[in-house]
Amino acid sequence: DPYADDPMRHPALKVNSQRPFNAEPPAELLTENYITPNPIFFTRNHLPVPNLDPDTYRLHVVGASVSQSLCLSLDDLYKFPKHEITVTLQCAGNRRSEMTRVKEVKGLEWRIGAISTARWAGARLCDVLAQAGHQLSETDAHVCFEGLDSDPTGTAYGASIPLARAMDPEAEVLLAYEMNGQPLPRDHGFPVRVVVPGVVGGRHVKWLGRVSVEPEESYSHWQRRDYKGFSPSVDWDTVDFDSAPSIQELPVQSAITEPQDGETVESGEVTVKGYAWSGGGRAVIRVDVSLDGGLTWQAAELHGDEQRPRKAWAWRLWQLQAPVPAGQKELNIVCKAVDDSYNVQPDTVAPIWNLRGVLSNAWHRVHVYVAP
Ligand code: MTE
Ligand code: MO
Repeated sequence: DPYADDPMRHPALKVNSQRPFNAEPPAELLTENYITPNPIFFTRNHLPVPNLDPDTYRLHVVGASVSQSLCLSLDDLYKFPKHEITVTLQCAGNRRSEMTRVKEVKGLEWRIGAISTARWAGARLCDVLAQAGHQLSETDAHVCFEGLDSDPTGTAYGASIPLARAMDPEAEVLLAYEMNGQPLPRDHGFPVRVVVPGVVGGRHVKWLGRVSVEPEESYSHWQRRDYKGFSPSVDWDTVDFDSAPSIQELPVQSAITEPQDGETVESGEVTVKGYAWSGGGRAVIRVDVSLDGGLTWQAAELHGDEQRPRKAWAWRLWQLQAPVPAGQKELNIVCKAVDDSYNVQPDTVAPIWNLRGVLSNAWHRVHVYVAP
């Protein structure tokens, strides 16, 4: 069993797949803290978790010329200036289960919890690339990452991001060795992972073994044959993966974590809670909540850290306390977020349905009963 050596996991996690391990925190724990505690941070593994020795660990960085290539130990990485930022990570498949209800899709049945937030610390990728002699001259180049996890044929997880993002100090791409002040847990990439603020989870390569600058995107399956969006009319017989760009920045997203679908709430007053986030560093400027399926709206209070313009890497948590309209037996609670480019979420799932069930960001809807 290649998974026999996987780490222990927190019992509160909702498991979507045991081997490889994929799990999300339950909704009621997801927004209990602005920073997600490490043991309940969602986990998305494609392969068995490698067991790496921090003393012999090396990160290979292919240089601009052969003599500039780097072979970095952990101690070498610690010598680069340490940079710490709060970043929300979201899987492209978050909320896929809502797409499945429209029509079957291929993928894990994530609910609203394939998203979490941590303080990440490490070396900036731009500093490491600069030391390896790279410059922002090849504008169309890509930085390819390879993990040290691999399948039985020896194929490793891999992904890439554009060189322009990697070299931009303002983009704050990290080679992270700390998560919430601790060494990375094994499930989250011990000892080193990539953190690409504002970009889909799939590019945050864990158990990082190799970094190279290439003229083309990574040839990895997960860069070229997965994590792309298509029209609802494209099916597995007609899909042409080369025709769509790989997902990088994610669209604006929000979801309700309290109350949950099917619950009974007290009459009088209801408290609605959730999260909101947008990709590419776009800030959340508003979350609208409806108790009547979208006929009327109220703005929620935004909590959590203030977001920096163009560098809003982390989510806002939000809350609305509102009177339950007298005589209501049921509520259709809905939320939708607006980012600082005034991007909004689509109202229904069907027009954004896609065969892989990615980019699921329609208004989140929760139906509850009101106690008599
Ligand atoms: N890196 C490696 N090496 N192997 C993986 O399977 N999964 C990716 C990414 N990095 C993956 C990886 C995907 S699809 C996501 S969403 C994030 O890791 C999840 O990170 P987390 O498990 O720390 O939440
Ligand atoms: Mo993912």
